[in-house]
Amino acid sequence: MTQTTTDSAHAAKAAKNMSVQTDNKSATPTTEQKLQWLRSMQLIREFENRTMQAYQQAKIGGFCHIYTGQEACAVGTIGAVNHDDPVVTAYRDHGHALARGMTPEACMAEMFGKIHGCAKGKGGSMHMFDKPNWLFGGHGIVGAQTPLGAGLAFAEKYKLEVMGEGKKKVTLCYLGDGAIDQGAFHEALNYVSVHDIPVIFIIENNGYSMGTAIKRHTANSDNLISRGQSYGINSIEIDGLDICHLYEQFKPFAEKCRESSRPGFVDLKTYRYQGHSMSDPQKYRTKDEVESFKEQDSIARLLSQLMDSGDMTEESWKELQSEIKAQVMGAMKFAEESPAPEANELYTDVYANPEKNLSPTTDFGHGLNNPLL
Ligand SMILES: Cc1ncc(C[n+]2csc(CCOP(=O)(O)OP(=O)(O)O)c2C)c(N)n1
Ligand SMILES: [Mg+2]
Repeated sequence: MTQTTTDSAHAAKAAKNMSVQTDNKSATPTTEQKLQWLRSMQLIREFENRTMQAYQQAKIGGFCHIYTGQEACAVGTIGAVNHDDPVVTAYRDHGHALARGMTPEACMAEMFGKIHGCAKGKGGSMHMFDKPNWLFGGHGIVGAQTPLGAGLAFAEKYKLEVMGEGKKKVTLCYLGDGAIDQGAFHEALNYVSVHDIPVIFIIENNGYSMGTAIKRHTANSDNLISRGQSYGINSIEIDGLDICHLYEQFKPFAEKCRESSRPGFVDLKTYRYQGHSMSDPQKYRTKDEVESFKEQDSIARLLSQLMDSGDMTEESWKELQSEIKAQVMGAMKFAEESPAPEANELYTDVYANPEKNLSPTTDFGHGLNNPLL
């Protein structure tokens, strides 16, 4: 799917939302970064609460997967790389989109199926795309984004080493624990190791693939990094519930991948508070288990650190929460009021424009005017 006319508008507003992607070369986060992460994680949480409400009111249709509980994963890892390092992920993607700097307006309007959504409302919850913010989806087929991550990283390496353009980049490719069993993922791991491609496969290991616990779906489930190691890839386990610790581990790891042009594999341990999707009775886990993870909540943990250090007070936290609430309510209103796409949008952004000499026409236009359709 190609980009939208709203690109520049939401790219311009992006800086406000973006998790801090600073020039801080140190692996120790600054107070400014921590405060920005708190804002970013709380924005995702509030956004997801409103998403669930809108889904229950049938304002959002189709599949919809909630990111609540996993906020530190997207915010901490995206916050450790540069804004122009490519990111690609699976269908549980609202958190990555917001952490990358997509406006809540464009993200919510996409789910409402409206024209001002990031993909003109044609992708929906699972297909958040934002080229100006270097986000290449949102993919619904489990594991499909892993060869794409390899390709995105290869393209950047090729640009630099063959065409002499650009700079050293590292690509972040997220997948769930359920996706590690896919053949395409193993092909991607093999390829990137053989060809020295700087992509990091970040397994957001929330312990479940739909209703199947990790121990029941994958061999050697308490040693996932052996998968990466068996392909000669530098691999680490990280606690994904503690954002400061996550950043301290991930930042140098990502820089090493970038500098040495080598891939990486991260088993990022996390937990989702909601069901797999909006229609999941959750019979496969106990309430006590969910509660035990809520007690380790990543937002509460960072908040208490910031309060202990005197960088946040009860009052400033309340202010931040109401500011974010208002921001998300604004996004809901924006999504409600945005028009539905015109019928002829059905024919745009479906195929790439035909290449010269591969088209029977000299007109490379698309949509209803394209005689190839
Ligand atoms: C190739 C393929 N097989 C099955 C599905 C159905 N499916 C959708 S999500 C999912 C579970 C994936 O779990 P995981 O990778 O752990 O991600 P999580 O939902 O936990 O974020 C499955 C099996 C699919 N979308 N694609
Ligand atoms: Mg999972």
